[in-house]
Amino acid sequence: MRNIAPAISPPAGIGDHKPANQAVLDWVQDVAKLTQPENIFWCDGSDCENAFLIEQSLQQNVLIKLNEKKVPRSYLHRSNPNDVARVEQFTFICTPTKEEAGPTNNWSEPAEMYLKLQTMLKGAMRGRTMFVIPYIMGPADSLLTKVGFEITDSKYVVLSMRIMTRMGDVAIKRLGDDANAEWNRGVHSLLDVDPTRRFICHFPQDNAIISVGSGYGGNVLLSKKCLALRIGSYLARKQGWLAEHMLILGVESPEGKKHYVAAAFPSACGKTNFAMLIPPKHFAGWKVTTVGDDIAWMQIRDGRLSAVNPENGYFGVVPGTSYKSNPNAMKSIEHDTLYTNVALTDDGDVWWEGKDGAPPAHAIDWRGNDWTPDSKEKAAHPNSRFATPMGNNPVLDPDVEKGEGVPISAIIFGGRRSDTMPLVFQAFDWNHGVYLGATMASETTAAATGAVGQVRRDPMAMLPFCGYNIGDYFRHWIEIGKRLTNPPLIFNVNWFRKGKDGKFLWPGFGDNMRVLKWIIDRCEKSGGAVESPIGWLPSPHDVDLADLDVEHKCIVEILGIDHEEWQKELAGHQNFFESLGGVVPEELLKQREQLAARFKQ
Ligand code: OXD
Ligand code: MN
Repeated sequence: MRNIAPAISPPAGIGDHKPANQAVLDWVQDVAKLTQPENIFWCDGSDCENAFLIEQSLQQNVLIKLNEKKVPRSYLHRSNPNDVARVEQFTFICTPTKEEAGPTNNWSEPAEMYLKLQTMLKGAMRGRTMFVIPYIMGPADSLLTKVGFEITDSKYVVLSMRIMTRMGDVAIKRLGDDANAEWNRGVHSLLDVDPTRRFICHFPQDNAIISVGSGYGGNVLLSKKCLALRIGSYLARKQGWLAEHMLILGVESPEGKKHYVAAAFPSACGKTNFAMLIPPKHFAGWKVTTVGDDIAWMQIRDGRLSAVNPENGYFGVVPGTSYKSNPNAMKSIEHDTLYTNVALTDDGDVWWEGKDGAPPAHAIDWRGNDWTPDSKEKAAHPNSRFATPMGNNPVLDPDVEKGEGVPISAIIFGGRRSDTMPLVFQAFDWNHGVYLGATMASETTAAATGAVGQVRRDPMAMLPFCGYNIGDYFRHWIEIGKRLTNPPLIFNVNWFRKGKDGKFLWPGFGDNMRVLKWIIDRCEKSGGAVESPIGWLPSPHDVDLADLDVEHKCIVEILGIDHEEWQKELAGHQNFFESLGGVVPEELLKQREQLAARFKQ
C-alpha cells in the first residue's frame, strides 16, 4: 500500500530530540510496548529533519516530487482509494456516560473502546518507525495555546503536521518538565488502511485521541479536527471559551478602519475562499486579510470575543481553486505545498478540475491511472487537498501571531442552500444569533464519506466536530453571550441560492465583499435594513451593487424570503430539535416560537 512504508534509520542528530518531560517519556514507552515499532523517531520540526523525511518518502513512494520549476519544493501524495475523506460514522466520543456525548455523536464507553483499540494496535508498528511529534496549537505566546504530542507510523502525517502546526522545540519548551502539565496525547497508526478497522476516537476526560486505519488528513492530523475542535470544544466549555469551526478574516476600509469577522460554514462550503477574498474593482482601497481559514479559538477579553487561529497552515479542498475563484489560494499553493489526490501531468505539474486553462491532453489521475479529457473518471478526487503553510498566503493578517487574538465584530453562519435562505440577514440579538447557528443547514459535500448534496442540519458547522452534548454546547453559547458586554453582531449568509432555472442567483467569490461591506456597515451602525420575521434584511439599496452584472430581479429574489418555504424551514427546525431528544435549551425553543409567531403577525 502506498502510504504504509517500512522503518527508516536516521543518521545521528536526526530523530533523537527526546523531550525531558517524564509523563511524555512514559506515555511513549507505553505506546511503543504495545505497538512494537522497529525504532522511535523523536521529531524536532527542523529543516534537516524535514529534508531527510522527504528523501525517505520519495524512496518509499509515499511522495512524488513535482516539477521544481513549476511548483518548487512541492510534492504529491496518493492515498489509498478507500481512504479519501473524514469518516463520521466511525468517529467516536468516548465519555463515561452516553449523555455526555449527546445525541449527535457516536458514543462508546471509554474502557471498552480502549480495549478494542489496544487489541488493534498490538504489534501494529512492527517493522515500521514510530514518530513522536511535539506541537502547539495557537500562537507561541497565547494563553489559549495547547500542547499536543502525536505518535504516528506515517511519514506523510509528520510532513503534514510540520505545515499545519507549530511543531518541535516550541512545544517542548512550552510543556516544560512538569509531569502534571496539560497536554494532548494522540496516537495514530495506519494499521493496514482497512475501512473495516478504521476508528477515530476521542477521550475528552483523558485529553486523548486514538485514530487507526486511515491516512486521510481530517482523520489523522490529530491537531486539527480531533484536538482543535472535538477535544478543544470540550476544554473550551470547561474553561469558559469557544472552539469553533470558523474562518477569521480582517476587513480594512480605505480610511484604515479595521474589523475582524469569524464565519462558520460547513466543510467544503468556501471558508478558504472567503478568508482570502479579493474585493472587486469597485471596492478599491478595501483590504481583506486572513487570520485563519478553518478554526477559531475565542476567549472573552474586555467584554468582547477575541480570536486566534490555532493552526499554522491550510488544508484546503483543491478542485475549483483557480486564479478566477481564489488568486490568493493559488499563490499560496504555487510552492512548498503538499498535495494529496490531485492529478499529475506529464511535465510533473499538478492538475485538477476547475484549474485555470485547458485540461492537459494526458495526465495520471489521483488513483495512478492514465487519464485524458475523454475519461469518465475525475482526474483529481473531489476532496483532494493541499497542505500549505499560512506564511505562503499573500494576504496573511499581520496580527496572526498575536497571543491575545483579534477582536471579533461579527460572527457569520452560513450553509449551502439552493432555496429558502436569503443572501444575508442579521439576528435581532445574541440568543437569536445562537438560534440561527443552532438551526443552520447545508447540502453535504465530499469532505466526508456519504451521499453528497443532501440538506442536513449542521449546528454552527460543528455537527461532526462538537466533542460533547450538543444541548450543552448550545447552553455554553448562551452563557458566553451573558458574559459579553460588547458582543459581536450575528449574521447568516447563503451564497448558493438558486433561481427557478436552477442557476445560482449570486456570483459569489470576490462579490461576497458586497455582503461583507453591509455587515461592516451594520457593525458601524451606518447600514440600512428592514425588519422581517427572520431578522434584519438589507433591501437592494442597502447593499453596494455598483458594477455588478446581475439582473435586478435576481437581486430582489436572493435578498427576499418566501413565506411558504419558511413554513417548511420552521417545521425543519422543529423536527431537528425534536430529533435531539429534549436537550435543546429553553431559550432556543422560545426563539423558535417567537420566529413562528413573527410569521403570523
Ligand atoms: C476540513 C473539513 O477538512 O471540515 O476542514 O472537513
Ligand atoms: Mn473544516
